[in-house]
Amino acid sequence: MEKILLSTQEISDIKSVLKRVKSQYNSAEEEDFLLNAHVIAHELPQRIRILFNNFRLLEPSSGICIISGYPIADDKIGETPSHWQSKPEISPTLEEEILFILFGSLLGEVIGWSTQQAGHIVHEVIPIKGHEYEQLGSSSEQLLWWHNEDAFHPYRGDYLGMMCLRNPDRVPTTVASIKTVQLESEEVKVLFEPRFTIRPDESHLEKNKSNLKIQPNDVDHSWNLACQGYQRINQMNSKPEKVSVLYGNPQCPYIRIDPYFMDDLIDDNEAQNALDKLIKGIDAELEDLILEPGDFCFIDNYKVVHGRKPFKARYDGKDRWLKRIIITGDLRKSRSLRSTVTSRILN
Ligand SMILES: O=C(O)CCC(=O)C(=O)O
Ligand SMILES: [Fe+2]
Repeated sequence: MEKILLSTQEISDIKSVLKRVKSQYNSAEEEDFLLNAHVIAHELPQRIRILFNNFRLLEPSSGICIISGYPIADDKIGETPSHWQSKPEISPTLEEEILFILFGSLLGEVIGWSTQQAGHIVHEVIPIKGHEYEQLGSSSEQLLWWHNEDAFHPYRGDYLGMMCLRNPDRVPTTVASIKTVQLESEEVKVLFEPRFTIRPDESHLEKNKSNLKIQPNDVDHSWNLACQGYQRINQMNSKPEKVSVLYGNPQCPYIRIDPYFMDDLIDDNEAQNALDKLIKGIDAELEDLILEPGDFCFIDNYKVVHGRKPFKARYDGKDRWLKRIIITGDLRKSRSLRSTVTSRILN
C-alpha cells in the first residue's frame, strides 16, 4: 500500500491553499471549481503530487494509496447526516471536500451519475435508517459484498476515493487486489471472454432515487435527463450485455466484477467454474482496512475490489461517516452520456 502521513509543514501548506479556495466557492461540486481543480492541485505539496503521479502511471500492485493525518475537527464538521438527501446549502465539510477533490484531480476527473445520490459528485457513505439489510453503501447490519465500483457500467471510474470523517467503531472496509489471486492460464483465458453478466447495483435503481437535486439553470440535473438515465439503467438490468471479467494484459489483468449482482451461468459451466475460482481466490485474499478520520484513501478500481464489514449503526449523529468520489482517467469516453463538455454527470 502506498502511504503518506502528512507532516506539520505539509498540513500548513495545504491549509493555506484551502483558505483561499474555500473563499471562492460555496460547493466542491461547482462547475468552475471542477474545471480548475487540476490546476489548483498543483499547489499541493510535491510529495503528494509525486505519490499520485506514481500511483497513476506505475500502477503499483497494491492498488491502494492513502494520505493520512489531515486534522478533522470533530466539532466543526457537525453531525453525521442521517441521509444523503439532507445536504445543507453550504457544507460544514466544504474545506475537506475541496481537498478531497483536489487530491482526486491528480488522478483524473471526478464524475457522478444522474442515477446515484441525486446526481451529486461527492457521495455520502453513512448508515441510513431502514437500509440496514440492503446491499448498499448505506447499509450497516448487512455485509457489503466486495465489488468494483459501478462494475456494470462501461464508463465506471478508474479510481474510487474515500475520505474518512468519522469511524468511531473502527468498522473495516475490505479490500483485495487481483494481483495476488492465483489462476491457471486456461481460467484467465475464459475470464477474458465476454461470457458474464453484471447487473446495476442497488444504488443506481429507481427505487433508491429519493428526491432529485434540481437546479433550474443546470440541465444536468433536470428530471428529463435523470429519467433517461433510469431508462438506461432499467435496460441494463433487464438485458445485461455479456462482458469479460478480466481485461487488459493477461499477465497482469484488470478486473471488473460484482458477484452479488452477477447471474449464475447455467448454460456455461466452464465460465461459471472460472468465475467461482476467481471469487474464492479473492475471498481468500480479502483484508480489513480501517479508515480513520483524516484518511484519504484512493483505490484503483481496475485492480482492487472493496466492500465493508457489517456493523451496528448508532443513529446518534456520531455514526461512521465517509465521503466518496469516483474518478475517470478519460472523461471523453463518456461524452455521449454527458450533456455538455464540462458536465461531470453521466445520464
Ligand atoms: O463503507 C465502506 O467502507 C465502503 C462502501 C462502498 O463500497 C462504497 O461506498 O462504494
Ligand atoms: Fe463501493
